[in-house]
Amino acid sequence: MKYTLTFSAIVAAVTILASACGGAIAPTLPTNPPTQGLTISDVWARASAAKPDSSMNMPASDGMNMPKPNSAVYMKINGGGVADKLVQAESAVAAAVELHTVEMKDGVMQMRQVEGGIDVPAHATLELKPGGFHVMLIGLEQELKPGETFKVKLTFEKAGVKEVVAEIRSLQQ
Ligand SMILES: [Cu+2]
Repeated sequence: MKYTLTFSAIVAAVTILASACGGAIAPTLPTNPPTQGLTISDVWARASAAKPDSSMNMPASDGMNMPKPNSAVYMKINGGGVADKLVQAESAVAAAVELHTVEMKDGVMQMRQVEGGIDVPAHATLELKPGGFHVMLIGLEQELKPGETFKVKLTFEKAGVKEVVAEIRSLQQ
C-alpha cells in the first residue's frame, strides 16, 4: 500500500512537471516565423583625389580657394524579412554626408539627394554602386587613401543604427 502511494505520487509529480514544462515552453514559441534582419556587405569608398600640390607657389590660397574634395560610399544591403528604409548616413571623414541617387536629366547624368531615404526591399539585395544610389561624402576632412578604412553609421527606419566599415578603393585598379 505504501509503495502504491509513492508510485502514484511520482506519477503525479511527473505529470505536473510535464504540464509545467509544456506551459513554460508554449508561450515562447514564435507565432510568426522569425524575422531575419537586414545585413550589409561589401562596403567601400572611392579614394579621394590627390591633394593640391603644396609645392606650387600659392600658399595663401591653399585651403581657401581650393574646395575640399568629395567622395562616395557604396555597399550591398541585403534586405531582411521586412521592407526597410535607409534614412541617414553619418561619417567623421566628411563635413556633410547625404544619400544620393543618379538620374538622367536632359541627356545628362546628374546626382541628387534622395528625399525621405532609400527603400530597402525585403528578401532582396539593394546595391549602392557607381552610377546609382550612393552615400555622398561632401567636403572630405581627410584624404581617403586606398587600402585604409573608415567608419560609416547608417540609420534604418526599422533596423535602427548599423555601424559599418568602408574600405577605400582606387578607381584606377
Ligand atoms: Cu552624390
